[in-house]
Amino acid sequence: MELSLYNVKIPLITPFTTSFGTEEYRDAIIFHMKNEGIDAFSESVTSSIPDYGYEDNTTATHIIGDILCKYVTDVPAPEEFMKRSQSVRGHNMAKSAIEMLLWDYYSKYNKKPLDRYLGESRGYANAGISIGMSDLPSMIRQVGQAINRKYKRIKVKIRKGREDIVKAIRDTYPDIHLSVDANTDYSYGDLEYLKKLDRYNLEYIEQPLAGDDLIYHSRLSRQISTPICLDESITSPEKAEKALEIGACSVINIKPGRVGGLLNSIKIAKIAHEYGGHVWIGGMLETGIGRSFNIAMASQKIVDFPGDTSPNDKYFKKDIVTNVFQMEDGTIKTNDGPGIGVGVDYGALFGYTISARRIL
Ligand code: OSB
Ligand code: MG
Repeated sequence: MELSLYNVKIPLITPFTTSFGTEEYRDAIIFHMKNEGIDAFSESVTSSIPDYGYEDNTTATHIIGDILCKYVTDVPAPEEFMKRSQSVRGHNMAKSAIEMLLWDYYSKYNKKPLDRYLGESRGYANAGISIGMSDLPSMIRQVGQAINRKYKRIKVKIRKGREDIVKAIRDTYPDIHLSVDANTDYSYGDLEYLKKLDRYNLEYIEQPLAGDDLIYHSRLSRQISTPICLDESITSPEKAEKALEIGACSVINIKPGRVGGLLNSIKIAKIAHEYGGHVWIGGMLETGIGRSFNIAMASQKIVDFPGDTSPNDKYFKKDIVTNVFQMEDGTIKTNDGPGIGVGVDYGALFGYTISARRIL
């Protein structure tokens, strides 16, 4: 068995601005495992700084390269790997990079496309878009383009004091399925700002308050009528259950990378439905490799809301895969090939590689 990692830096077509900063590149770690003639791949959703969560590429490289790699020498099934890595606290992004690598491996080993291997797939994902913050005319133009491309839900990034973005979009497009994502920018004391957002018939407000909070989100949910969707706060199936139990949210943005992988993603979707909640699959500006896991997950019938995964060409002029996703009528078809079903463009991968390392 061979396990290697590639640190890649790929320019984004448009810089992506959230309340926590602007990203101009996707700084990803790509993992490549070779075993018994099978090539499996995955991507860590970390980036060069710990802005969205506490992990970054350096911590993920340490956790995987020094610790988790010891649990994968015999290529365990994803379930077994997750059991072995319970002794490592947190570091879900690192764990999920390996968990997903093993899912790709085992679905290839069983000669099945990942979406079918995971569970009941629709064969396609319902696509929504996440639009970063910029000047109002540009944001409205991007919303218009998204409507023309038939996205099923449009999400815009906001921050405290930029509620004008929502008003301007609603004034222009009164009927679209619209949501906002604050990436933790508000505090519970900012109720007057949050109440402004409550006027615009939003599908939900994503992660208004702190990334580790459930209690204030629960209070907030009783003071506004717009549903709350949690992203950063939901780091495990247990957290999801607690959040739903106390009414901190009724919608969850599941990112397999944030919750420790695909097994936990499936668990969270099931728990949410037990509570009458809804789930969708988010994204972290992944390359075609990470994106293919998100699309496979988003195609599952237990995922009931459109997610954040756009086709590759929203992000990169040239991706590191040979078969990029296309969008048709607001849906993206899952790949047919075994596993994640992507062909890796080694020329592009090596071209974007800043450093590479053999781990095992
Ligand atoms: O909060 O969902 C988020 C990107 C990076 C970090 C956090 C988030 C996002 C997105 C982009 O919203 C979703 C995507 O297009 O991949
Ligand atoms: Mg979010």
